[in-house]
Order: sequence, then C-alpha cells, then structure tokens
Amino acid sequence: MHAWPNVDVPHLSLLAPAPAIFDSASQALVTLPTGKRTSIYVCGITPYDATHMGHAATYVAFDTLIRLWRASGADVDYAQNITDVDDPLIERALATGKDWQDIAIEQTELFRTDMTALRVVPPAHYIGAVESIPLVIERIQQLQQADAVYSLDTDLYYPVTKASTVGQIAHLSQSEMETVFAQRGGDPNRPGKHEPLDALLWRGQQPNDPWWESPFGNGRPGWHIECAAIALEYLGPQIDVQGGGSDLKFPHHEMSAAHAESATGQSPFAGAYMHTGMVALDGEKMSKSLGNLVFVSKLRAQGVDPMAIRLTILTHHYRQDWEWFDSALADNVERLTIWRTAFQSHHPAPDISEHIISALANDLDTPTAIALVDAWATSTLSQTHPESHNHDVAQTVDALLGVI
Ligand code: 5CA
Ligand code: ZN
Repeated sequence: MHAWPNVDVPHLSLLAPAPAIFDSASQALVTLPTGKRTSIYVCGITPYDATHMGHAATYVAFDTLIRLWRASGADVDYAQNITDVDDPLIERALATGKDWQDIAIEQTELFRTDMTALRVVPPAHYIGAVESIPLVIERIQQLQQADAVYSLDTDLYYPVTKASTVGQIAHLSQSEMETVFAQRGGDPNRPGKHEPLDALLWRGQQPNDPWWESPFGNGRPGWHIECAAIALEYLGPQIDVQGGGSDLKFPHHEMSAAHAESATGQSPFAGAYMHTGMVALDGEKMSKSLGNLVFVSKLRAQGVDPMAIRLTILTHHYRQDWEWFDSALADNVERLTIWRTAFQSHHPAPDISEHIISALANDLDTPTAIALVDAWATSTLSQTHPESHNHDVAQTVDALLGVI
C-alpha cells in the first residue's frame, strides 16, 4: 500500500540525546539505540471509523518519538500495517450492506488525509493484511516446522505453551488474561482448544467470509500473525520498538511477539514495547464498539486547525489515559495563535531548544515541552530578553512537536 506524503522536518543544529521510553515489558525506562539502523513497528488501524481521536493520539505519540529519535542521529526504519481484513471490519460490512473492501479503501484514504493534516511522518512500509497473506502463510509454515501449530476443524492454532512472552508485557493474571482475551477477539472457551489462550493463526473458510487459498486450505489469517509477519518481513527478526495503544498489550503484542520468536528462534522480538494511554469521551474509552467517537476529519471540516488538534493531544503525556473535551481544543486554538505570534515576532528571546529536547528525551514529556514553549512565548511577547533566537525555537517546535 502507499502511505501518505512525507513531511518536511527541519534538521536541527543540536544533536538530541537518545530517547528514553517506558517499556511495558520491563516496566522501566529504556534508552533506545542510536547511530545505527534502528526499527519500529506501530500497529495500524483496522479501517473503519477512522480516524478517531484515540487513533490520532496514538499515531501522534509515535510520531513524536520518531522525530526525536531521528534528531538523536538514529536511522529509523518504520513499518505500520493496515488490518484490512478482520472480524470487526467484516461485521461492519455485513451490518451496513457495504463491501468490506470498499470500506477498507475509503477509510484508509481518510486516515491518510488525517495523518497528513496532523503532520505525522509516514512509515517507510505501509502494509495491508490482504497483500501480506503470502507472508503470513510462510510464517505459519515456519511455525509448523517449529512444532508450534495445531489444527482444530479447518482452523489453525498456536499453542500458548510455546509462548515465552505471554504474561510478560501486560503482566495480567491467568484469569485476567482469559477475560481480556474474550473481549479482544479471542475465543478462550472454544471446545477442542488445548489451552484457552491458544491463538488463532488461520481461520478456515466460513460462509460470508472472504478467503484465500493456502496449503492449509482456503481461509484467512488470524490477527496476531499478520503483524508478526509484516514486522519480520520489512524490519527483520528483532526490532527496537513495538508500539500501539495500551489495549494492544494483551493479547495482541504478547501473541505477535510470541509468534515471531517461535518462527525465527530469536528473542526478544522487540527491545521495548511502548504503549499509549486510552482517550475517552463522556467517561468511557473512545471505541468503535461504543460509538463515542470524535473524528479528526469532522473537526477539520468544521474549520479546526489540525495543528490545534495535535497540540491538544500533546498536552497529555502519552502514557496517561485522558478524556477529550472541546474546551481543551479551544484552549489550544488560543495557544497556537500565541505561539505563532511569538514565532513571527521580531522581539528578541532566548533559545530554549535544549530544554525542549531534554523534556522529550525523558519519556516524551510533551506537557513539560509545551509549558516551556508557553513560558517562552509569553516572555517573547513581553520583550524582556536580550538575544534573538525566535527562528530556532520555531524550528525545534516544528521538528520535534510537529507544530507549525
Ligand atoms: N488494527 C489493529 C492493530 S494491528 C487495531 O488495533 N486497530 S484499531 O483501529 O482498533 O486501533 C488503531 C490504534 O489506535 C491501535 O494502536 C489502538 O491501540 C489505538 N487506539 C484505539 N482506540 C484508542 C483510544 N480510545 N485511545 C488511544 N488509542 C486508541
Ligand atoms: Zn498489530
């Protein structure tokens, strides 16, 4: 698939320190490698009800990481998928009478335009599940050779007993895992499974379901093997960061890491597992199933500046769960005006770039970075400082916070 157009990111004269980010697996800050080929895989959308504010917040957070990481000298290779065939998309197609492929094409395009408006740097590899079916088949065959597949009726499962990563990213108890597994697309109670948490690798052809030919019979891929296969193909057997919202820790990231490790025999699959907090609306997680959604495209159609949306997102720390309020958007429309006035002002001001960079290098502390720019803008506009560096701060904000 094609991604969206590249974003012009200014090159900074300061070299940023290597970013330290919170790794859900070790539950500690880890410093990312720089100066060599580094890689990140961020789970992409299932293309319906895109792009809601939860999606936007997650992709803006990873964008902020990638901008900083590149500014620290790393050559970051970036892959993202599109889950363009899966149960919820097919259910939506059946419920609306639309073709699932048309929904996927239309919603992926909408996502591209929203990401472009939010100045999110595109992945080098933007890969759909459907176009990856041959990769999935190869990985399942590799898993078969590793004795990590069993069949049940016309379906194939991965035995959780092979997975050393299960329990290691979300840190849930067995009973919590069984509950969450059922809520997030799993089938813990299916008769005939060896263990409740065994994960579906291939679903044999079902009525009303799209299917593809394979050595295991006609069918379609499971969800977790899709991301494992894409990451392994485009980034290699071991990546630096696996990313997504906190709702993907279990089962998705634990299972895709397990599939990858069993297939390649190399571990760990990822050096760090980075997760964003959940955005809520009206007190509940913003989700397609509840329908409590704020869409980036609707705000844009109302004339909202996407940079104000981006700023509203960045006023929250990426790991925090937070609630969307229109009043916060209004505050950030105002903030943006003040910042832009200060950027264009000919009044002299100090260069605070180094402080902004330090805040971001410390687990992407965007609220502190924003407070620094706020204070800078106020002092710039009250002309109390001796030197002129407004252009430098504008460039740093453009390069690292993605706001112009
Ligand atoms: N296609 C899969 C990943 S392979 C998927 O989870 N798609 S999604 O469309 O449901 O979500 C896309 C990304 O947005 C995921 O990283 C998910 O964790 C994140 N996300 C979904 N809802 C929210 C929310 N309310 N707040 C923050 N992030 C969210
Ligand atoms: Zn994924």
